[in-house]
Amino acid sequence: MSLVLGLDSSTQSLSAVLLDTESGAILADDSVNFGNDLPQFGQPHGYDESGARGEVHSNPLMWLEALDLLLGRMKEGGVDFSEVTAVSGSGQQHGSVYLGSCFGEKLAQLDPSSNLASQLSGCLTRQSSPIWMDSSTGAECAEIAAAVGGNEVVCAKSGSVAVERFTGPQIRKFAKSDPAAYAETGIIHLVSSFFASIMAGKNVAIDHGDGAGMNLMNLAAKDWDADLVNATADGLGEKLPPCAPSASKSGAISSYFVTKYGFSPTCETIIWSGDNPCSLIGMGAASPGKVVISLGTSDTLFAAMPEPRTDPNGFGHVFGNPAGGYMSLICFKNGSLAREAVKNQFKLEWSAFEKEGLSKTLLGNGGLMMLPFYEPEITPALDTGGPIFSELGTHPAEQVVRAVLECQFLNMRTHSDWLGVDPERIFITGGASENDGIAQVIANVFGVPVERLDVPGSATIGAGMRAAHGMGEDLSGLESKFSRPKEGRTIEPEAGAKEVYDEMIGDFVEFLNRQ
Ligand code: ADP
Ligand code: XUL
Repeated sequence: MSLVLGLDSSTQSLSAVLLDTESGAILADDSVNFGNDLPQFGQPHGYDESGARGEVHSNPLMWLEALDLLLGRMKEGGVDFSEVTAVSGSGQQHGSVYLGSCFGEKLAQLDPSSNLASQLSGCLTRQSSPIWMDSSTGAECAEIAAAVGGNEVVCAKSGSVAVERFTGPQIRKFAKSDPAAYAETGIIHLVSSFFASIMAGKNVAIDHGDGAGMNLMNLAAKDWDADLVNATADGLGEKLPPCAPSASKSGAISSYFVTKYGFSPTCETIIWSGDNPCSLIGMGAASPGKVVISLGTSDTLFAAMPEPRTDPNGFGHVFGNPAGGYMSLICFKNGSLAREAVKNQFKLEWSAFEKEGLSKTLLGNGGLMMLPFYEPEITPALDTGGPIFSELGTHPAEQVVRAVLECQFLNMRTHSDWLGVDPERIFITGGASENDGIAQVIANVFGVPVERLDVPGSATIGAGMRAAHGMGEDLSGLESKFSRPKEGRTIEPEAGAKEVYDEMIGDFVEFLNRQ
């Protein structure tokens, strides 16, 4: 038996899976929902909803409290952590945590009779963490791009144009708005490297998968890019942890977890990566050929790529593939967020988005198009929050549901053209992927079968697989055990659907251009 633990700190929850990599069994899984389980932090969806001007921040102490709660709950539930040989994890991408230079020392002396949040709160030089939903750094993006010779240069170096939610522009905004606190900051971690450091009991590296989501890493060199770092903020070079390959070991687990939760002192820690790179691994898509659509809080479309091809329109990103090489990613912020808002506005259940709800309307919906953006959108770039299409209310709910789903995935289809990949099959994951109606619309719009995997949470599973990979296990063997499609759940495109959407896509692009 060879046990590994995968953790995933996502927007709304912290999850864990315990994998037996010999038998391919998932021995335990559990999750702490920030809103339901930690209501004292007042962040029902995992972030502060009162942020103004596009600011979206989370409380990093809530994340720490969640880690103690999750491991404590699993231990009480009978999980024996003593056999775990390695731990790794996945973090929501781009979010950053700002800490004083005392952080490393504090980590080395954590007292297991107390908790993480109370012992580490004094190390924060910024009380909140900007997360991926933050779109408040337009000015900083422009400044960084101008300083290095334009967005083409930023994109060629880092794999993305300067992007509002990316960590570099966020760091610049902090350095400008609170120079004293920035000066006090000794180290800036991503969500992934923050958690990885806590597990290892010392500051650890940022991996190439998540590091590429900062506008600071040079994709070709897989190291910090001096021009980008200097253009972002003074003295930033000294505040960044090193970059390292995703399979790097970071030493034995901190004694805090040994004493408190019963881990073995020889349990190895592997550095963490971003949730999308981890999901690429969990979906068995580490080698080029599979296209994955993740339907979490945001919707993302990603695939492994042999060469780091960049998006000429500036919407797509290139990240490091934790298995080596690169991956592409396109993010649509108003994914589940918009579906949920429509569901709430019309007082619907998710069944209205299921096949039976959709059967009340026709493919293509007679050309009705709606694409609501409740939050400023990433793809296409729109900085207006609020439901832009007020006519939502003037159509029957069933037509609105179909129009929104069809347009969300037509939007995805148009914006993924640059990848030059003609998918033969699409693999879906994330909270909304269980919904057969949504899966059916994806199959119809892309004209290919849609599959799901037989595992809960691909990012969490991917984190566990990465832990085993870091210990030298072969990734393709792990994929054959953990990334298997769910039998009997393949959704084929409906007859005639391809023709309907091939015809509709031109009108859709015009519709988008009019907004
Ligand atoms: P994240 O990893 O970003 O925290 P998840 O992958 O857990 O998010 O997905 C959560 C989202 O899934 C919720 O915001 C919810 O809107 C959506 N969701 C959950 N169940 C369904 C369902 N049956 N149909 C459609 N969407 C769903
Ligand atoms: C990707 C992105 C989101 C976050 C949230 O660029 O911003 O998918 O990783 O999970």
